[in-house]
Amino acid sequence: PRSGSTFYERYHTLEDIYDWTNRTFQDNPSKITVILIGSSYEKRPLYALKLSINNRPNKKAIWIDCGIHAREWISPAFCLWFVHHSLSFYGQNQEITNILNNMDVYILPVMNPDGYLYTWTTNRMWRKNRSVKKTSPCIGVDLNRNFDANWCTEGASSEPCSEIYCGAFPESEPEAQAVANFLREHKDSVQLYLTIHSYSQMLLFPYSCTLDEAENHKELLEMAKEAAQKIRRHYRSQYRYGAGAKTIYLAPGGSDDWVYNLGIKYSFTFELQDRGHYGFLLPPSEISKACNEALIAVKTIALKVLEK
Ligand code: ING
Ligand code: ZN
Repeated sequence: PRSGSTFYERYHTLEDIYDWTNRTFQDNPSKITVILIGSSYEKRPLYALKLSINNRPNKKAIWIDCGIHAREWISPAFCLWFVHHSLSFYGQNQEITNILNNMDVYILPVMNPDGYLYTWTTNRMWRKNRSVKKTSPCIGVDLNRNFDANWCTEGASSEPCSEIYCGAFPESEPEAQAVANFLREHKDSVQLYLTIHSYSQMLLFPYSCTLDEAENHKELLEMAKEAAQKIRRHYRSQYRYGAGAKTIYLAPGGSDDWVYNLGIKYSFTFELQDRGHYGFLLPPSEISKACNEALIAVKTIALKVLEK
């Protein structure tokens, strides 16, 4: 480790993240529960942490998933950062205190553990999961094309060798199915859905699967704009924002669009640092700034949702 860098300013192996999950739960038994929401194609557990500060019933909730794409290492780093910030600054920082007093937070640090492990052992630039297809030599489905939102239309591929392969059918992949099942079961409490990617510095919201505008487009735009402005004021970093299809490209089958259509009307995809200089290979020295920027956006948007 770089001298002077803390645990949260480094990237961690899958095994270390499983250990961290366990340790975080054991050190904070009154605030954290660990929920097994499913398992990956290669049968690794998908553990989500539930961060719940008080036992008030009928609380609203936020869902945050990280690591849907294997090579986007800053994403799992952010999920760990968020949990650490919440546990360290509850009662100190007004914003996180207000959020946690009123909302539970579900955090899935690594949605694609098989792919993440593969980026540590074999191919740093792997994106998809690691599911094997009998009829093709190519491996892996793009989990962010595997959800049931205009599935496998323009912007995805039905070719298994493609980086944006949509899979055999919607939710064909156990990782996507686990998240979808959990959210179907918790859609009445989950008010805000966040999925963390990199890179390009953007705050995106539905739709990505069509050029149509979401019903509450103006509201989502306002929230993303405020978050981007705060990031710029605090860190001098530029984040673009807007509906996915118009801001980057048409991309059907994404989790945020599917969640939105499920009825969770505040649904965002964050693309963290950087804008292409290091790309997916963001050095550990940049983790704290990237995560603090994202944290500002999460807080800004969560507080807006609380006002609704
Ligand atoms: N970007 C996303 C991708 O899956 C995206 C963009 C956002 C697609 C929302 C669909 C929905 O291509 C990265 N970097 O993965
Ligand atoms: Zn991604």
